[in-house]
Amino acid sequence: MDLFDTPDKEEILKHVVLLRGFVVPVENEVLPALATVITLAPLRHMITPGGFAMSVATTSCGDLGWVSDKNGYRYAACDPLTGKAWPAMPASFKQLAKQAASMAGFENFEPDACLINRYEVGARMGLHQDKDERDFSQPIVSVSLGVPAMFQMGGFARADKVMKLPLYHGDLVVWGGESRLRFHGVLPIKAGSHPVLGECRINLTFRKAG
Ligand code: MD3
Ligand code: FE
Repeated sequence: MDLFDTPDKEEILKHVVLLRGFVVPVENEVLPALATVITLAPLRHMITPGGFAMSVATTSCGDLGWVSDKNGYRYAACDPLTGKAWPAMPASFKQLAKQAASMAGFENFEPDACLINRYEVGARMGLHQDKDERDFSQPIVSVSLGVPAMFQMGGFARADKVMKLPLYHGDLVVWGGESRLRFHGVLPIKAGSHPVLGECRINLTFRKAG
């Protein structure tokens, strides 16, 4: 393999592959596509089954979107806010996710859902597992945009020791295999600014949900 094929690829834990800055070369496609999706399906603070508004604002694109309300978490074909199908997954998003998954050893990844999370200063995501998808043999591809975040990666029980990983604009992580069900979360976002996105962090997670 050529030294220049994979500029910055690091396997942090088994089946957790970090591609630092992978998205930067295509951000001029990705950021406008993101703006279009958010216009069609606005970011909103979902209500957890426990009755609290999440500090993170969320929307989706693709065939399925992630929704939460007092009845629970699930994937749905329509946006409850607009009553319409979620916006199509932009070709630039899908290509990015498939290319990254393939570089991490997951060929033929076909994401049908892209969850978009927006963190303003102070927003956080508590430790959890992603278990609402049908097939855990499929990886999750995560893209970080905007201001940095301190990501927490745990084990397979909530009380397991967590490892911290700073994630910056343009970083991409592929989580698959046995790491697919690790507990994970995001510590409260610190003040900062990105030239295009402003004072927030946006995370895209690509999943095969259905
Ligand atoms: C590790 N989002 O939306 S993405 C989520 O930065 C979520 O917004 C975080 O956790 C965020 O559910 C983290 C990274 C991620 C996604 C899925 C994982 C890490 C994961 C599944 C297993 C292990
Ligand atoms: Fe998650």
